Amino acid sequence: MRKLYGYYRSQAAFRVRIALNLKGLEREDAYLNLARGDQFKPDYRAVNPQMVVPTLVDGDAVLFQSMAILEYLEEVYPEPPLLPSGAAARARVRGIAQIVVSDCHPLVIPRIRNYFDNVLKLDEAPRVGWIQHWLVTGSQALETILAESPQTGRFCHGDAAPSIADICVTTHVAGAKTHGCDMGQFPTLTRIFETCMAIPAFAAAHPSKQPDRE
Ligand SMILES: N[C@@H](CCC(=O)N[C@@H](CS)C(=O)NCC(=O)O)C(=O)O
Repeated sequence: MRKLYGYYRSQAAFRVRIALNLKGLEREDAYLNLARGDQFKPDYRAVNPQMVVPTLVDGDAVLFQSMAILEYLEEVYPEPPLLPSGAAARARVRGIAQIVVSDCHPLVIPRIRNYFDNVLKLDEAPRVGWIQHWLVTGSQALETILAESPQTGRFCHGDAAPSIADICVTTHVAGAKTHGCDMGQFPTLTRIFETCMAIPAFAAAHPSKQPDRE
């Protein structure tokens, strides 16, 4: 059986849950409480030396980094596809995904917030301001790219099916809402988020549906 180490609030684990659900792949969940520091325990450090979630164990493969995991799933379990055909289309989808995964999400993860609290001793207002600033800045870029492109359809790329870009945009919007960002100013992101959340594979993966939610 496949095993996914995750946490209900983790955007990165949310991405992997959606991809597994879309591809109909069963898993056993191992829950870490990142707020309590479970990621630093020796048992988990032996699994993932970076001490972050997700980690997916699939047979002999111990996989880390959500985008690498999504690409692995796409290669090993190609149906249904999470990438469109054509090099330019795939690059567009990966580019949208990377705005979220490389340029937004790393600025708001727990270890950044912990550094603000424990080292920089920031008050709540600048800490929340930082998080919202970078989530909104990324959202502005995503909104412009998606709203202005004729390649955007029901989903980030076309009308046919959700892709890796939709997985990343959905988890980004969910995270931004959790952090109190006003997402009403981003109608295209909101529309795509709502379209995806109406799909059972996305809905079942949402943080609010995880048994470890608080
Ligand atoms: N780029 C990584 C991000 C992994 C990551 O930072 N995960 C967060 C949760 S979303 C985490 O485990 N943080 C633990 C910490 O910051 O201490 C991925 O996409 O998998």
